[in-house]
Amino acid sequence: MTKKLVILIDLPVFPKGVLSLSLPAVAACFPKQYQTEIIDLNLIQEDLFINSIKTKSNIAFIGFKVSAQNIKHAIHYSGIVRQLFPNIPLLWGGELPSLLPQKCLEYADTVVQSLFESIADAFITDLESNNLKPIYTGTNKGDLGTYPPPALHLIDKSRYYDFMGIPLETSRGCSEVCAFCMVHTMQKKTYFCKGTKQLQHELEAYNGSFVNVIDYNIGVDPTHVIATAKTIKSANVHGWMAEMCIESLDNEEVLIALKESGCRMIYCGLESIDMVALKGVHKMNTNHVENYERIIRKAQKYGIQVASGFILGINGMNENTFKESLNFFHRMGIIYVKLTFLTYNPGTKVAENMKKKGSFLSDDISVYDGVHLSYLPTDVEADVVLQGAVAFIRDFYSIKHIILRSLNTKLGFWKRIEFILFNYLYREPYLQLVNNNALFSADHFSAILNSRFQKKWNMRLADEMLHIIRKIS
Ligand code: B12
Ligand code: SF4
Repeated sequence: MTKKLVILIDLPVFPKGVLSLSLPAVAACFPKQYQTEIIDLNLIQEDLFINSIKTKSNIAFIGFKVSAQNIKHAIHYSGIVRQLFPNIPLLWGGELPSLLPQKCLEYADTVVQSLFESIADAFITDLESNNLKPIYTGTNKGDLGTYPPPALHLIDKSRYYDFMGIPLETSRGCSEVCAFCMVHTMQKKTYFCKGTKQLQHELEAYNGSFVNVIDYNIGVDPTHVIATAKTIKSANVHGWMAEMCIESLDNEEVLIALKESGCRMIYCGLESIDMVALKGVHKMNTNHVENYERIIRKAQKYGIQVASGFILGINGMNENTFKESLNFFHRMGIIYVKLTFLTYNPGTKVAENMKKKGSFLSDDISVYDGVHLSYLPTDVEADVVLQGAVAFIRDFYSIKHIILRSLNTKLGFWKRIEFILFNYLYREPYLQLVNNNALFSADHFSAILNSRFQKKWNMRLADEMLHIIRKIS
């Protein structure tokens, strides 16, 4: 019997070139009588996509992963697919359908809110009886240990950057309540971890790779961090990185486990060096600015580099905030900074509440993506934030300052080269934004979003060099 085909589609995203676990996780839920295929529209042009999808037959359904940023693409490509296959169910899943299911139902037959694994069996039963419901709402109650490992074999990893690693999920949920965070929508309330046996099994597919633990916050439970580090240590991988709150690093046992397992860096959502601003986004439980320096230095002593988030447009942000933050990140030898515009996700209660404390700048859903200025607290000026962001990127990610910054954390020769190469690769999308004036022009941003991802020769070279250095150092 010919297998039914499940087609899952990744829409254009910014930044590009980073492998995502979302669709491999969805694909893994389908039993053997289905053939699953993942198409990434960041990698192919529209005409090629149409020519290739036209030839498909026996399709069970076509699913798109949709975020606020690519809602227009989701509508456009859904239109194409509907025209080609008017009788095939069209599905939307991911962040935006989780936030705004009714809005998404204007374009899709079915939307899946939140996590797919928990509703996969019910969904497949309804699919087989031609009886799909309009909305499925996943929960975060299922035991991560009983879910199938993501079907990473469906993806050609060589088409993506190597430096950001191969994604691995070891836990779901978070015990904290930061106001802007998607965890409350995607992985509600409960906190789950994968057990050691399952991680060992999954890590067999990561041989020779750098591992990117993409958990929202791996640090909720220190025993889980230590157990995961030990499991990764015994796997055949070339180092790893993860995200956790800064104060989870204030723990010798955790730091020893990270060091011994080849962990290179931990991303911490420091977000701001102003305690009042942190209170404004309800991050005062996890972040105490007076502890930042001590903990960063402590982690660095164990060879763990600290990366940081930096929220643009947070309460009270002014010219000085940029200067002081830049000085702080530079002096501390922060390995990289991820800049995100303060975004209150559409459809959430917190977004409603924030209307009292500032203004939402647009009705266009696509700007609620963290890459656009979409909200301004009453005491912040748009121009200051945008100009400040451009100046910050130009300064922090200049080659001169990358090298100088690397001197502000103790590193051996190869680790310093690693630091520099990582920055050289990581800064690329930021340079794309500022060099194309894309923070100020919607058309220029669209041009970047619509472009096909291809590794440029210099990026390919840096990516390969970093791979080799991670292997030998
Ligand atoms: C990889 C990643 C990216 C990649 C995405 C690549 C891609 N092709 O999509 C890149 C680098 C592009 C990226 C960019 C950004 N990201 Co990002 N990213 C992640 C990360 C680390 C992992 C995603 C993942 O694989 N999750 C694991 C999978 C299993 O979970 P999932 O994605 O939720 O998928 C499940 C369900 O949603 C559902 N599902 C998903 N798709 C579909 C499709 C169908 C058809 C179905 C049925 C179900 C379904 O089923 C899946 C299995 O249960 C998450 C953190 C996280 N742990 O989720 C942040 C995260 C999503 N990103 C975030 C941010 C802030 C950003 C940026 C703003 C960063 C920046 N400052 O520039 C940009 C914005 C881009 C955008 N599209 O909006 C935030 C939240 C975003 C938000 N809207 O609030 C997160 C939560 C990180 C964080 N803690 O801050 N990101
Ligand atoms: S600690 Fe991190 S993952 Fe948890 S709610 Fe805050 S931002 Fe989200």
